[in-house]
Amino acid sequence: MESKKRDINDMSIWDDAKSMLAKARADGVETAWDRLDQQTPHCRFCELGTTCRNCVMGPCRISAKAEHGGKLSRGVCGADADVIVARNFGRFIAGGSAGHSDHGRDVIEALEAVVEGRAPGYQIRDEAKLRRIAAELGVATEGRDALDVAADVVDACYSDFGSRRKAVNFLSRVPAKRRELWEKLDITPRGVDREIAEMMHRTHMGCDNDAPNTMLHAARCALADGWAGSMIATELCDVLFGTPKPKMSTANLGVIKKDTVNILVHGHNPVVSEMILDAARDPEMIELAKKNGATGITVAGLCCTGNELLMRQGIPMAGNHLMTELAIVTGAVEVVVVDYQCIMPSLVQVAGCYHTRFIDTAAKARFTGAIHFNFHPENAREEARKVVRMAVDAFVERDPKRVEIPAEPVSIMTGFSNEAILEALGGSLDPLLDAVKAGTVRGFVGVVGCNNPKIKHDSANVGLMKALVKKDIMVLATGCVTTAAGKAGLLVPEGASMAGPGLQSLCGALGIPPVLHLGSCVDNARILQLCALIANALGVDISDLPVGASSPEWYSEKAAAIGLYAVASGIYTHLGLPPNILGSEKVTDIALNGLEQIVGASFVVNDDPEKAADLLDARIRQKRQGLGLQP
Ligand code: SF4
Ligand code: MSK
Repeated sequence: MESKKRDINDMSIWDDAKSMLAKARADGVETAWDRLDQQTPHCRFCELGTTCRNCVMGPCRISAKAEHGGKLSRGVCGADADVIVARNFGRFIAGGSAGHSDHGRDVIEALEAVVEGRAPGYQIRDEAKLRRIAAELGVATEGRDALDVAADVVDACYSDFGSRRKAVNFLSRVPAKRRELWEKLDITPRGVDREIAEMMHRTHMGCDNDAPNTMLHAARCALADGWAGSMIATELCDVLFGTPKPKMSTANLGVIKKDTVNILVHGHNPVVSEMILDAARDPEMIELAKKNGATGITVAGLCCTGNELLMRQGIPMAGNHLMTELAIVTGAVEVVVVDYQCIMPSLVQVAGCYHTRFIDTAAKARFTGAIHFNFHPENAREEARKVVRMAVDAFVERDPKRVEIPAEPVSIMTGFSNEAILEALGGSLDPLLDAVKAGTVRGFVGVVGCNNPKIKHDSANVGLMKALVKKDIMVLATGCVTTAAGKAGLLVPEGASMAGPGLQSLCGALGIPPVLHLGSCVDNARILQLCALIANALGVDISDLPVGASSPEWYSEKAAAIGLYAVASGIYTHLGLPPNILGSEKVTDIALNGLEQIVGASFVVNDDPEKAADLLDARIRQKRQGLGLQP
């Protein structure tokens, strides 16, 4: 017997999503929402974080419930709920930190391949930025060739991954007060791989059996992600592919065109997707597409590799995390080409329901049933041409009767790197600081992260952003929140009409939207750096600033790592739903309260976007008063 299906109107706020959800049902395609229903109710022990599978004396589960007769208070080894929850949370953070940071390492490898002359098609596109970073890293630049400088930058960045350093390089960007605090707490991130490995070590049976101590190392591990792994990914991608500048683009499923060959790029690392775009822009490929009856080739983005190409190349965005399956359901996608992270394995099955080719490109992220192209910097240009060729050939197999494009695209503005923000301000932060001091902009909140089918798609992302801008709080968006902001009209200067009077006037004067798009998930490092720049300019710590962060619809280990490095950097952080820690009062209390005493910021969990906006607003008021400003 088929289970009762959810009402599509409760699943997403967007018409393009709803149309495709209806089509998916008609076409017999299963989606994440269907599978969530099949998985509900979830295991309560796992939800609370009180299961442990760290050894084979177990698995163990902890319950304080009377119905268990008090017999489930400790695992076989004697670990209690606090220890188990903290260990699980630590490993969750290690997973997220590893994801961002390994991405960063892959970018170093691509730059190294350029230095060694074995990466045809790649080049240093922003030499000025390379030299700026080199100077920060203590690499000599004067009179040296760009490739020589890059070779030393590559070495310096690799050194952040090992265990020979006492602090990662970009710690030089952190305000002095914060560095001292980390030193005192012994959580200065020393090396990316070191902190991740130590997290795995500490959580082995019989190691770190003190929940607060485990939580502190989780913070150190996350800081290694934010101030090294992710930051390196962002900075070196700018060097290789260009530092983003403001530009216009479009978003929603309407960017998939009925009359073009459509290629969707999905994942995170632009090292592959930049080459796909390059090949798709080749006149020879466009000519081939025309021979097959198309008017051209469209490359559109999903998730963060989409954000990377949107920021630098202005490609259109087809959708965010929960739109990935639905984009294929349009029936008009010839190829989905993926690198890694956040790619639902189900996409292989969804692609199989249409003429869509699903192509994986990374040895570390293979999908059973996918077509594999083994991309590396040496062969990427050639492989990308083969992928585009495959898309062009697939176009003739498209069944027009099964095609439905459910929307007209909306305009968005993108490309707000810190460099671009500074340029828009005339080269100095002063106009922005003056606006903050005057209360024209009361503060900033980074609204970042994912979708999660447990929350009505994009309802919390959009609800929170709209509520914040109304309060004259400027929003900085990254990751999957971006497409939500764009579809809601918040990523164009006209979106300022939804803002309070102060923010409205600032946006009007500068011709910018009330929500600025700063990039992909790793680009949250840009927000960290911006906070550090502002704190340094004011001579205060990041925790003194009228800023906050939020991930209203997060789902991933990486999002948790981002949240924890934000908190450990002094940024009050809202989450729309809790991590699996509620089985330990001690760990929950540390996350929600204790961290405030230790690092000057904490998490707050609330599933109501209006209330979350009020909480962030109250924090900004308090911090403004602390700086002697009108609340
Ligand atoms: Fe059970 Fe302890 Fe082994 Fe975890 S480490 S599975 S709690 S015995
Ligand atoms: S892709 S981590 S769903 S933002 Fe960066 Fe989107 Fe979240 Fe993945």
